[in-house]
Amino acid sequence: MAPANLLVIGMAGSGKTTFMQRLNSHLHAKKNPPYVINLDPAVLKVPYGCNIDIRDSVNYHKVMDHYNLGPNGAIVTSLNLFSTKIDQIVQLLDKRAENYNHVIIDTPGQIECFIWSASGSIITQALASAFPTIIVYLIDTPRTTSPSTFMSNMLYACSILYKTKLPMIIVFNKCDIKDYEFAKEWMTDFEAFQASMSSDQHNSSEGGDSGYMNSLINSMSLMLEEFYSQLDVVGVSSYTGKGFDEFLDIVDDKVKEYNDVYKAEQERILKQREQDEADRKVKNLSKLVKDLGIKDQNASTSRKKEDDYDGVNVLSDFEDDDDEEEEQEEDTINAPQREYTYEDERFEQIKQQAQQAKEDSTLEKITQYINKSN
Ligand SMILES: Nc1nc2c(ncn2[C@@H]2O[C@H](COP(=O)(O)OP(=O)(O)OP(=O)(O)O)[C@@H](O)[C@H]2O)c(=O)[nH]1
Ligand SMILES: [Mg+2]
Repeated sequence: MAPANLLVIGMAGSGKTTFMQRLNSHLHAKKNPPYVINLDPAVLKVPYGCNIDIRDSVNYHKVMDHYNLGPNGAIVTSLNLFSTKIDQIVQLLDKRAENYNHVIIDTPGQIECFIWSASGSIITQALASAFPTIIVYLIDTPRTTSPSTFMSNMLYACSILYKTKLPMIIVFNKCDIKDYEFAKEWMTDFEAFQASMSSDQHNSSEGGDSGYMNSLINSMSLMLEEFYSQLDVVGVSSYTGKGFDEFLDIVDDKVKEYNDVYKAEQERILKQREQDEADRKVKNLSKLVKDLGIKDQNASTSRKKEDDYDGVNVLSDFEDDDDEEEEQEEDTINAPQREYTYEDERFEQIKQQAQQAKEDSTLEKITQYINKSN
């Protein structure tokens, strides 16, 4: 059976790395050791044994130095560099699939560097298309006791669900400090949440008790109610190990859910992407044809009659066209006016390039080839 990939995501300091450490030791104790991956290039020490560590392939500090980047830019660039190897990672996981039931993956604290970057999507999609992949969204419970922070955190989780389209488990971490009962109540009792929210608004000096805020909160909490219906929630303590058995039971349910619902959706997305890619190629080819000045068969035949047409149209052939003005007009509607600093010089340059293109036999051959294949 394919192992479940658990992508541990959460705000900075929510306890992802400590959660990974506890989950790792918990699974080891159950004689069901996981395959462990660290995707946080900036972490100094990892308190668990890794099978794959991004820091082995990318040196975060060198990336910062070499590309002259700040901390977040360097994380994104490191992930970009790493994502070029993702097919090898998937192959490796595939090879080890028989030996593991869980693959647990730590991510950088700068959540947006992973979720909103191209590389984050590539990594997530590559994993999700090969194995059941579940988002484990970690919440720092003691820091989420205010209703507005709670709602912001939930909206963030909702946006991640929307972006990744993968099954999600909300994990309230650090339950040894603060129990997550309050969150459970807010997630199931809409009125209790609204009451807490309005008393919070009333007490806070910033928010005020405006009608606008109230109606915004009402609509957002209604939207969240729908979101909660898709979720599984569990409270854990990465310090004491409380709640980890329950968490693993939920993981099993989510794997089923992935196979029943998300797999088909993932396959549909993949097919759609392939179709889009094919469409894009066709579009690019026709753009190339247009750029080379090749018109459709009918137009070229009529043109052939008009002048001594040599069979191949290149850009310079159309320089004096009457309809050139029309085309230019169309262009100005569709695209903003490009501003050239040295317009005359540039025009001369383009003319020369076009002339050269006409003489270039290789280009002519390409055009003829495209003409034939059309
Ligand atoms: N009391 C308590 N503290 C915890 C728990 N889990 C993590 N912490 C503490 O929370 C702090 C942050 O933990 P990390 O595991 O480094 O958090 P992280 O999300 O990996 O942090 P970044 O990778 O920097 O975003 C540390 O001081 C941990 O000791 C927990 O279950 N209970
Ligand atoms: Mg960490």
